[in-house]
Amino acid sequence: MFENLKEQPADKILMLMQAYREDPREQKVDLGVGVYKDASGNTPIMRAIKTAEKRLWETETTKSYTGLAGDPGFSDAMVNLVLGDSVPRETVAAAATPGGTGAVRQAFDLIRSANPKARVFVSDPTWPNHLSILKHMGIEFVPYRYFDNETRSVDFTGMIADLHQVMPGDVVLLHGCCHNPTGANLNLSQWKAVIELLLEREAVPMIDIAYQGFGDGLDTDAEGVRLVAEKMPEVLIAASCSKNFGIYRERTGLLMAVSKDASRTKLNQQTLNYLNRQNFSFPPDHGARLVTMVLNDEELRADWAAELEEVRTSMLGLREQLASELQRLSGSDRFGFLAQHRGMFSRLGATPEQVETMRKDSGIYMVGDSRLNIAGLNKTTVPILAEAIIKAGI
Ligand code: PLP
Ligand code: TYF
Repeated sequence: MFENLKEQPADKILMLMQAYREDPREQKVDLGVGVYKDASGNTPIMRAIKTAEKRLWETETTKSYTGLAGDPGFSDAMVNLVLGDSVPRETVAAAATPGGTGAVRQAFDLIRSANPKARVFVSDPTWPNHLSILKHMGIEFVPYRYFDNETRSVDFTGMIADLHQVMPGDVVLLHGCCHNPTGANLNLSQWKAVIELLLEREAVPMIDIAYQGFGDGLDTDAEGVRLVAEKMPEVLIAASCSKNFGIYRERTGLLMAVSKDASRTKLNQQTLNYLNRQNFSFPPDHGARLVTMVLNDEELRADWAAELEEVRTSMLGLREQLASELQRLSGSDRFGFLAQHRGMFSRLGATPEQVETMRKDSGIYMVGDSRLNIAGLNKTTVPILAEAIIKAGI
């Protein structure tokens, strides 16, 4: 049997991580994988998470199974964090998943069972795992224009034109905030226009939100998702706790299925439970419990929100520093987009050759499509990157 296995393409982001580790140079900068790093290059455990972990150790009395959808307290806390009061709770079915990736995967599974003919429209570019999971599952996908490589902002005219090809029942995958890999995001009036079009085309939105709190703040980052949930008859939302709670390896995420018609929630919930059971039975609990404790305890929640705000503003500071350094070196405003983009990532718009030159000559590691992780920088490495960008002729 094993002789039939084919070699699968490796994940380019994870390959880059390995290449960075193996580079013996002292002066090297890792701007690859999307993990938050502080100024010393560490990915800290957030204070509130550490406290919750200690409390959990002291108070947890069993490791017996949870429910198929995980702890209902986790769903409640996360539904509230993501959706606020945009929709009544009884219209939301939710199930915990192994990370945001698990939520994405379960959402695709639900789509395939509910409408095998549905095509999934994906932004060009999008997180590579969206495409690889869709391919693996045999779901047809159609890219829509999203990024203007000249202005390094959203090609909204192209996006709307391409979304006109959506047929009733097709799914449109959108990033809730902090678009990965470009850093270019829809503003509120663009969200409204997309919603109008999706309503007209009778399409189903699916929103992947993996960076709530990393862009413009916890509530502002959720404005688009909340508006979609409020206006559309149905929406699927895949939320990740990996980044904003800093619990990457705990594998904590939530899939939500929102239906205007509350009488559908029961069946939606049964379906989410069923799909969890088919794939892994019970979702991981440890990270979910920590998130629930943090969100439900006033003091822990305030401390978590404050630390997340420090993370967010530190990335904004690095964006501004990089943009102004590049303005000084290039004598032009053409890098102003770096201060406009939000979240961990920005796409520089460099060629693969230029990306390779920066790696070879300056030890700067970014993904081949010229995506850089802003959090991989610090005050000292920003000028090094700026010089390398100019030297590479970008
Ligand atoms: N969706 C997007 C757009 C992401 O960038 C990520 C990356 O971390 C995820 C989902 C899923 O993250 P995780 O599975 O680690 O929670
Ligand atoms: O895009 C990123 O860097 C993050 C982390 O297979 C990640 O989303 C990268 C690759 C992968 C899973 C997560």
